[in-house]
Amino acid sequence: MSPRSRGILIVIEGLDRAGKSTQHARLCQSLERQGRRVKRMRFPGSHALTTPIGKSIDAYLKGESQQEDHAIHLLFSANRWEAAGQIRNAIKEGITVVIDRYYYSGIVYSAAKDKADLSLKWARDPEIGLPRPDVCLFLDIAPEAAAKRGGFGGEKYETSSIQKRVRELFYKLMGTSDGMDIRIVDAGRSVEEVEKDIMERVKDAMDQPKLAKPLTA
Ligand code: T5A
Ligand code: NA
Repeated sequence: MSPRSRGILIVIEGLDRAGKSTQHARLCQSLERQGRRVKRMRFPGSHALTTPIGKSIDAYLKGESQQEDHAIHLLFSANRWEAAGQIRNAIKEGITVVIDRYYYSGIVYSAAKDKADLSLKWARDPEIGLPRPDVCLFLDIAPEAAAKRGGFGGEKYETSSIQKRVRELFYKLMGTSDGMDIRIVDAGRSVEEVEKDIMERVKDAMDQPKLAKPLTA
């Protein structure tokens, strides 16, 4: 497949309340206005709620069910694997795929748990083989600033100590080979400023598409 004829895989990542979903929607709209075919996805997502695995994750995040830490980790990963074929096919057809959270959240949130004794490496292994993005935009914000934004505090990982640890681990992950795909975006600015920065980085990624390789060990 020629890198120029295929679609680009773009991932938006970051801490809770960093503005991922806001920017995801804006980016998809801009790309569509440019005349591109766009597939919008998110993990865990609305599509996820249609599968038994997705329903288990939803109940877990709302605190309605308990799950062993390794077990829920594998469910989050399985939820991505359920959609891996869709992602690959869309890219092959020339569709730009834009995903709100992906394996980076999967790895980091599980490893951030205090008592789980679950390393970044252990958390990363089930993700090996998933489509690797052309670019991952990491929306970075201080946990204190994120906490001031709307709706914070309802879900499982929305405590300041976990968010602090999540941010540290995102930075640790960026120091590994996975970091080659990541571009840090200062998400503490206005919606418009963040959007402009994202568009520039997406344009760079489109000018230099990668080889659509899976994540390797
Ligand atoms: N998780 C996820 C795992 O543990 N493992 C996994 O494998 C995966 C995929 C749910 C949880 O699941 C965990 C991580 C999470 O803890 P989610 O459903 O993506 O993940 O989380 P949500 O609650 O939907 O989204 P977030 O809380 O992360 O928020 P967003 O999407 O970052 O932020 P957004 O755009 O909704 O904005 C939040 C608020 O801030 C305002 C918005 O208007 C909104 O009120 N806002 C801004 N305010 C000021 N300035 C800006 N620039 C702003 N941008 C947005
Ligand atoms: Na979101």
